[in-house]
Amino acid sequence: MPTIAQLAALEILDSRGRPTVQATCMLAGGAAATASVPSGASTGAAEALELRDGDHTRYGGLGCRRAVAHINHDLNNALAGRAFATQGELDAAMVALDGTPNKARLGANAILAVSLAFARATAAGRGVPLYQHFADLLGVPLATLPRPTINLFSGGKHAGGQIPIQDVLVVPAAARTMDEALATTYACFQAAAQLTARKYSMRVLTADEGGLAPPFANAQAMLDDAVTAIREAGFVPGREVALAIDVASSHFYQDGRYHLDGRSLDSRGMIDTILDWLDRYPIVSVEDGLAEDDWAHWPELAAAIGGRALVLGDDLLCTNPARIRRARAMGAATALLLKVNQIGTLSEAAEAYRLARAAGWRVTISARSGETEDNWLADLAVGWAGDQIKVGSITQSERLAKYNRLLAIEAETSLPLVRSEKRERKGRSNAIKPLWSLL
Ligand code: 2PG
Ligand code: MG
Repeated sequence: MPTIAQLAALEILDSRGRPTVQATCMLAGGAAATASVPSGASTGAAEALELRDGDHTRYGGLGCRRAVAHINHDLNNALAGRAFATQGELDAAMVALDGTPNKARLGANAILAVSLAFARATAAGRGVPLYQHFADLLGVPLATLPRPTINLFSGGKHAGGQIPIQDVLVVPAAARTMDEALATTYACFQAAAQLTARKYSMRVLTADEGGLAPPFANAQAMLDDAVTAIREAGFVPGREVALAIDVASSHFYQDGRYHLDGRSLDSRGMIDTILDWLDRYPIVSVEDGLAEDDWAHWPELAAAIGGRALVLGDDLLCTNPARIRRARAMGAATALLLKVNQIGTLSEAAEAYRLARAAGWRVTISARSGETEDNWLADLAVGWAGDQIKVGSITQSERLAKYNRLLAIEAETSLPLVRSEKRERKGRSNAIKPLWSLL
């Protein structure tokens, strides 16, 4: 049974140069490991609290010295010398020590850093790879590698708001290996970069997650350009490379209306806009098509999309078991975007995962827009058999750390990529056929 010998923490910087938390967990048996936590920008209102110092003379108030101190003192004092038979026992102990519903006292960043460092140290102590340890935590066998969904174009809070839609991602639907998926994506990204230079006279400047961010006239132009880039890269849109979108619509929803491309839409208008995109473009996954507090209309969105694409909840669900239960009861979604730091411990994220699977949902394991060079997310996505992984673009070392780890896991395990299937085409005609889906 792993016994914690010591916990230590450091304030480090994420991919935006903002402070975040890194924890080291030393076990009595000698195993030790370090893990770093990411940080979002387009955050859901129901996320666990990321503790920031609030001292505006330092990093604009974003310092994490308090969270670090909570690991070095409160958590170390309470947990060092204690044995934990399971990850769940440690996580429950930290939740109890925190004593708030959203980890506001110790900070979800402090608690998650310890949760992850303990998992990694325990895996090292067991002598198993981290992905195997994650699979064992859930009690599932290793089966597949997740299919990457990779940012081509960025907007919203990750790109200075030049367009409201946050991400247009490519899904290498026909790729049979991770290696092939990444090579396919690289070709699409290069074609998109050339298109950006040609059409918008822009140098290749990238947004927070490494996506290209030219000044699109509207969402349709963003999607048109993505399809053009796929074609120019030599692939058949919809058959070989599909699209996913993160509408991130909570961030352009005000007073019950969606403010999109100069229009003010009610919820039905937003749903119709999404259906129109599904008609025109090979989109297989729609994330946050409606706002996080527009609960009443999510079942309508899910019913309208049907089997044509995943109805993926990010801000809506916040990897929060209570919100997932509610969404499941209402028929509000068909897929979970799983971000461990939205809830703050591995065990609670595992509960979210189990609930999603019990509902028959698909799961996309996701990074945050503020990432570090740590690559535990790749192990998590393999160990928990994520259908998709969303890491950002095929640029920037904090993103590539995860892709490179996936390549290493592929080489080590020879696991196949999770398969793609054709999507249903109900009622409406699709401009690009045949279309693929992960459903
Ligand atoms: C999202 C994520 C990742 P952030 O909205 O899905 O793209 O962004 O980490 O800023 O919440
Ligand atoms: Mg999102």
